[in-house]
Amino acid sequence: RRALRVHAVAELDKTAPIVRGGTSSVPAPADIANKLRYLFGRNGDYTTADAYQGTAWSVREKLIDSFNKTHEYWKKEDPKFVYYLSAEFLMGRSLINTVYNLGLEGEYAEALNQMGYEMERVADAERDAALGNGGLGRLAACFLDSMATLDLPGWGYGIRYKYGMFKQALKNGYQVELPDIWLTKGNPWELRRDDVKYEVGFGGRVERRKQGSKEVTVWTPSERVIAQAYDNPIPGYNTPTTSNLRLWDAVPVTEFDLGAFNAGDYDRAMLERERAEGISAVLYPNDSTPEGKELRLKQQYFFVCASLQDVLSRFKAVHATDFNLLPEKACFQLNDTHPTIAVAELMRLLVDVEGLDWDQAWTITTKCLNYTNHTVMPEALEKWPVKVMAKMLPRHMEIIEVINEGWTKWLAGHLKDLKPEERAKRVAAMSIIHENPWNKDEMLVNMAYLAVVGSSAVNGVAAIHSNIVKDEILNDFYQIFPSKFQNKTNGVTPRRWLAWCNPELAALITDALGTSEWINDTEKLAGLRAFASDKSFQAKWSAVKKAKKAKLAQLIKKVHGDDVNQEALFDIQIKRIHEYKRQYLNVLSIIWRYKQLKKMSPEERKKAVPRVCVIGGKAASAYDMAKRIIRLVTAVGDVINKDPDTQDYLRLYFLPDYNVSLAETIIPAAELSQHISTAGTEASGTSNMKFQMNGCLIIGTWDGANIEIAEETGIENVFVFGVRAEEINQLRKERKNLKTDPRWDELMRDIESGMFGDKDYFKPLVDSVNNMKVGNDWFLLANDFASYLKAQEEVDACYKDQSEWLRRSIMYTAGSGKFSSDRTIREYAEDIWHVKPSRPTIA
Ligand code: Z16
Repeated sequence: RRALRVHAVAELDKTAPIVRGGTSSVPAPADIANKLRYLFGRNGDYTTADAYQGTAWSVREKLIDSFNKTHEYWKKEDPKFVYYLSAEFLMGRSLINTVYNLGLEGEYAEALNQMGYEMERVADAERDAALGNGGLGRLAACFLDSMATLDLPGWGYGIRYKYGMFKQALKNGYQVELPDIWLTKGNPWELRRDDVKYEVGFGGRVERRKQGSKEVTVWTPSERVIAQAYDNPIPGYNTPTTSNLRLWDAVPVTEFDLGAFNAGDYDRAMLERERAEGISAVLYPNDSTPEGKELRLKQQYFFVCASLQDVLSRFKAVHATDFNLLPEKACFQLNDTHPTIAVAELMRLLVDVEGLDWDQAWTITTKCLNYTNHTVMPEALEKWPVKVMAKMLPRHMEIIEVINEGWTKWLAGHLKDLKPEERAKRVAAMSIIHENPWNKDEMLVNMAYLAVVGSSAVNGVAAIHSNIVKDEILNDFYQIFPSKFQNKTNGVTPRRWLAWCNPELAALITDALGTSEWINDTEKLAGLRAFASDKSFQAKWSAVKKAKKAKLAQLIKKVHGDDVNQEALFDIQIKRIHEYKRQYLNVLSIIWRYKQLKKMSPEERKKAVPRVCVIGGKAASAYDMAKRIIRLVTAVGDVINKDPDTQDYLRLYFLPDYNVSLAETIIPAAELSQHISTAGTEASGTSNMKFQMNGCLIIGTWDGANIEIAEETGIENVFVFGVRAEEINQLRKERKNLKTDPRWDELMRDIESGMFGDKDYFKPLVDSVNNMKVGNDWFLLANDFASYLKAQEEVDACYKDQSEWLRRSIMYTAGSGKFSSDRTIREYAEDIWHVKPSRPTIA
């Protein structure tokens, strides 16, 4: 079966291969050996890690050839570009993706086979590039893949964190965080651009000076660092296009300014190095709830400032100072509010540096910027204290004040028909700068408001979410600018998330459809519906799932030392640990299942559907409640997995260090996946789409993209439960009157009385879902508990009818066409960016 992975995809693409890259005509095996000899000083006796390094450095050259050709072409054509500004890019591994996207998989797989290696094992030696927390960062990575595949001129811009998302380990069942040391062995997928660096300033003072008849503003920062560019080529699939992700590393100014670095200044220079390097040192490990730390704002400004300078410098090289042309040549997508300081920075560059007048600069700025909102959680909408911003970015604070003055004045005029008090209220509510509602002495800059006022388009990431953005979180703004608001339902790349991570299923799909064109035209997957009830096709489909389950079973064995029943239903919940995502609800239903099994006679148990439950995900290091939830999972697992009465029927494993590559193993093996957030809280979710593509059934709430997935798959094929988003506000008000289910009460008593040990540690968890206590069950677990258990019973019943289960599984993949990020990116390109494909012609 090892060989299967290598060859299945090689056979997938029956169309003539597009020859990519390759000034180096050295055959792959010799090239790999050369790289090992001259870059690493190795002559034979290679380890698997060596084989990876040699292969990666060899593939890198093909990638660079393709990158250079693309960029030569784009330079000549000068098309409009989109720049995706994101504090996070969760890229994962690159080797498999690169060779497969470039169409070199056959060549390299064969080269490695000749050398006695198997590509999949070699690829396993690569470390993940984990420069993101979760959904938002991985979405950015999928978008880059689609942009390149669609030949859209576009780059990503972000931060080259020295330490990405922390590595999660378990110690006695508790999460511990370890540093993600990912760069020590070098990174073959990046190119340092020693000629591309910009100065970024912080602090200092702002002065007006006379320059002829004009008054100009001069900002003299007190602190300066250099942003050093690193390019990460992004290969498209089945096209000659290789695009770019440009990441910035912070280095001290003294490194380049030897004059400032004389002997007496050694200590100061070394301290400055530490301060500078601190900016790009580490990713903040918070998913959807930001941390209001100053360093975070520094990171945001650092990468935005460098990226905008970089774009303007390329623009000026071609169009000199004809800035009115800028909106026809460049646009920026703000990925959440993280890069929103771009509104003020673009104004500063155009007004202070380039000397444009304010109104002209404002027109250009608002034409160039667009904003995507990714969350409805009120605490997740970034607000920076005016004090902090004025100190770190004094000129930007001034600019934001002027923007806000203009905006509130315009707004008051626009609302002239309202009664004065009404009008004043509305204007105050929409002011970009406002009081901190929890601390009347503090003023805040509301970054979402700044983003909306400074952008042409504002979008949410799933239909329901975009509606909540319009009707609730940004409703005031929607009333003023209804046409600014759009929906762009998220998507995932079908290359990484189906074709490359599940080549066995990919081969079967290609075989059934008679073409591999579905890989970049996922609507073709709908053709699988014709096979959904075909018994012989179901058998092949099931065989693939079994093979993938066997791999996951191997992994569980490696991590936990246990053999699991591979005939059991593999039930998976993998995502960041968050109260709104309700892993806790999942655990409660597992405990309930355990208790039921425990009561049964051995004969009765034999009729039960056996399950292997897997939960994985990281808790932000400061998110106490999430850490308790992890401990509850491991504690319940410890009891259940050891119980001889039930262990053949129910297991629960926590898989540590969930990341992109682990997802690539888990998702193809999953039969049931859980997406059970409180309705109205998960903006979209994207793993739900990956599971769907891989024929995994979903149990979920009517939330985020689950809704659209159910519509595409057929609602009757999805296990939907729980209250609807429209009911949430009312239910939250009434939850003190909720009569909880007796089964729920029983489970609460079990945890409280120490059935899983650690009862003091679990007490806050029990309290948090008690509708009479502090936590107040904000996420309404108790409300959804009974309907969740009922949905779980439906799952069991369905699994007993394997033919029905397989039919549904096929219907999921068949219905996943909409959720390719190619579709999402096409919509952004057409409705927001107005960027057109530009495919390099092959010389
Ligand atoms: C994040 O991962 C998300 C939202 C956010 O504001 C910040 C971060 Cl780091 C997630 C959403 O929670 C998820 O529902 C969505 O699918 C994803 O962003 C991509 O849009």
